[in-house]
Amino acid sequence: MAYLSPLQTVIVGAARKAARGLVRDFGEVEQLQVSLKGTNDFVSAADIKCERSLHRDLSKARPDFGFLLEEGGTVEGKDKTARWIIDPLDGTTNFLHGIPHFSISIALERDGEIVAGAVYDPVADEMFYAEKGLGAYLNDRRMRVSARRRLDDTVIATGVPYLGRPGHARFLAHVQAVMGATAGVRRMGSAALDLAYVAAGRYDGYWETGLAPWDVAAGVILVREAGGYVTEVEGGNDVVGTGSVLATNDHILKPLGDLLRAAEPSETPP
Ligand code: 2AM
Ligand code: CA
Repeated sequence: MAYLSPLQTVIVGAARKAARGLVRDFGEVEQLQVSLKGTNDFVSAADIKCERSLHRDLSKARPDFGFLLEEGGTVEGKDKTARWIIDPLDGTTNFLHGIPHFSISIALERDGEIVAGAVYDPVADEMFYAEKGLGAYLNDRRMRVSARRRLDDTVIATGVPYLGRPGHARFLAHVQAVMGATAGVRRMGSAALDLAYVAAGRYDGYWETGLAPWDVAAGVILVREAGGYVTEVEGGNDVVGTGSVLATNDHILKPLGDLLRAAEPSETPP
């Protein structure tokens, strides 16, 4: 691991510790495949256990900070300027199906701005982390977004709006447009890892809408510190608040954004 600041030491340490239980529980999931109900309950318990571990360690290290937790909701801190935004298990559907692509996502927000974060893939043992002004790293290597300039050379990731959620028609229009203009579209199922992969230059871009703050908060600082851009698909800057994300390098930010914004569905279902 490269040199870690005191804050990064806290975040990376909490993620690694919580991940140990998560990986053990992932190993158990295959044994539970016979009962879907049992598996669902088991995964919920694993998710909550992981969140408790993160909450415990981060509270110990920074006792005054607040929390926004996927499972536990808002926990007010004494210091109103600082809160952790946490997703203990991003990629829950993958975890449930025994697909080894999920992550722990931890971000620190100060005065409304994300200033540090980590996304950890415990199966691949890939720790993506960044702090404002200090750059972005994957394990001990500095990360940099991709340098591709031509949209037809790019691989772009996305996510499908969940069953029962609005936005499927718009999503299909977006995918159709991007499929027709790029080298490939990928859909892996962990928004936090999708953003980390953009920061690492693996994906040239990523877009998704309808996400929650904990899905995207850590990824935002990873991409920005890796030299990339993160905006709403519609162009605004409140990515964490709206859950609408477009992350790319600087070359394709405009062409990809324009492509998505031009591709609205011909008819919107009721
Ligand atoms: P999760 O695994 O923590 O639920 C994939 O497209 C992304 O969508 C994942 O990061 C996933 O996070 C998130 N997601 C899953 N269910 C969702 C829901 N009902 N609403 C919004 N986002 C969801
Ligand atoms: Ca999530």
